[in-house]
Amino acid sequence: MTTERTLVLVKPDGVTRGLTGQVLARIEAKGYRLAELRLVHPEQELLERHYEEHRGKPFFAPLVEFMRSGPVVAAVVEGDRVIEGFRSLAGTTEPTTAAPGTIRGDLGRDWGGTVQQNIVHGSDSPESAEREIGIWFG
Ligand code: RTP
Ligand code: MG
Repeated sequence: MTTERTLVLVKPDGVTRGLTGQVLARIEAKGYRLAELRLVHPEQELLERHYEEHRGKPFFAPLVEFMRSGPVVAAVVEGDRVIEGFRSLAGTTEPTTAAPGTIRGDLGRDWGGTVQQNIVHGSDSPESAEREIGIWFG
């Protein structure tokens, strides 16, 4: 089975900076399909579940706080190998050094000494995708 679904988030920095359209345009230009799309003001509890794997790490609380700092655009995106494909479009985690040509590399940089404002999230495996889609669209 090569057709997959992934959860994409445009994080508060991306929405606030007016980059949602550019992110969605890159997804569509690549040939992926938007299956679901909504603007969300996420609750603390939803974000703690979403970032469960990072609970206990030093950046967990600041990350959740950042994710509550403004609206988030959540999307379910479909296509062959979209999980891997979207992470490739997004670029590596740190926006300052993410490759030019990627969303993070072209549109992001460090702000305030932290890498957390990196514009987008994309699920990292089929299991994560189904879990995260359940959290945001369940
Ligand atoms: P994402 O989950 O958002 O798609 O990003 P990712 O896989 O590239 O990064 P991950 O390791 O899952 O980390 C989740 C988000 O936490 C923030 N972060 N801050 N050292 C730090 O301060 C730090 N490390 C990660 C970023 O917002 C990252 O996207
Ligand atoms: Mg991750």
